[in-house]
Amino acid sequence: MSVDLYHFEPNANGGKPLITLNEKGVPFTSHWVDLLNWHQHRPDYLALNPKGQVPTLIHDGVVITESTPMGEYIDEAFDGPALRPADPAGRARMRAWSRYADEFLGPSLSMIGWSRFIGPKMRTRDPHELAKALEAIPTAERRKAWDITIYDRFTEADLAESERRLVVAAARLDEQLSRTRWLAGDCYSLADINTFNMAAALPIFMPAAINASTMPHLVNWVNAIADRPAVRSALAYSRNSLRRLD
Ligand SMILES: N[C@@H](CCC(=O)N[C@@H](CS)C(=O)NCC(=O)O)C(=O)O
Repeated sequence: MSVDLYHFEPNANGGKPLITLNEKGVPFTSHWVDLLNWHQHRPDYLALNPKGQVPTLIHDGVVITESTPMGEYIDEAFDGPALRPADPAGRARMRAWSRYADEFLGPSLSMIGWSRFIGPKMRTRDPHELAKALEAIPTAERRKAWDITIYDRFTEADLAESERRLVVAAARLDEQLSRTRWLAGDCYSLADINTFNMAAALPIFMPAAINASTMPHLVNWVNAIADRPAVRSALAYSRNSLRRLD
């Protein structure tokens, strides 16, 4: 059996299969894709994942993209502890939370992260090299996203709306976690894995509004997940930072 995972840092979408494979105990070969040097737009990678994004999983020659369905694929295709609730209602809750992370939390988190961290990092590079690299991005969608980031073309209104949404999402998670141990109920599931990868950044991005006093259930849940052996193994793939929220 061969399992290859193309990923970047163990966070956001690329972090989902890193944790899930570790939770299931599946051995895999890790391929680091250097997103900040645009290796995701190289022709050989685009042939696997035409969106030019991570993650991509290859299992015995079968290419799987899209991190959320990828989690369900890994849970179904391999032995190991179940990461989906056994009952239909629990599975529906798991999918609803995963969708919330993908559709509501993820885009806002990404806008704040790109504007505060990735853009300033990029602007320390040689402007001519940057302009050339930007031109070489083969997909119009990603070229536009990178252009906005590199030249700081985010609008104040969009950034403020994203920050507002991060606080709304954190409060919603905190409320759910005040009632149930895990997002879908009693069972640690893909909903927790998918959401953790984004939610772990919330107290870092918005420390005044989102912290252990204002959102204790959310912070306890993030720390409980960060302490799981499988998650520690996944976080060990980080080349930049490890997260524990105290
Ligand atoms: N819908 C995709 C989104 C993947 C995605 O947004 N990947 C980001 C990292 S979290 C990426 O590769 N960004 C680099 C780029 O867009 O150039 C999924 O869930 O797999």
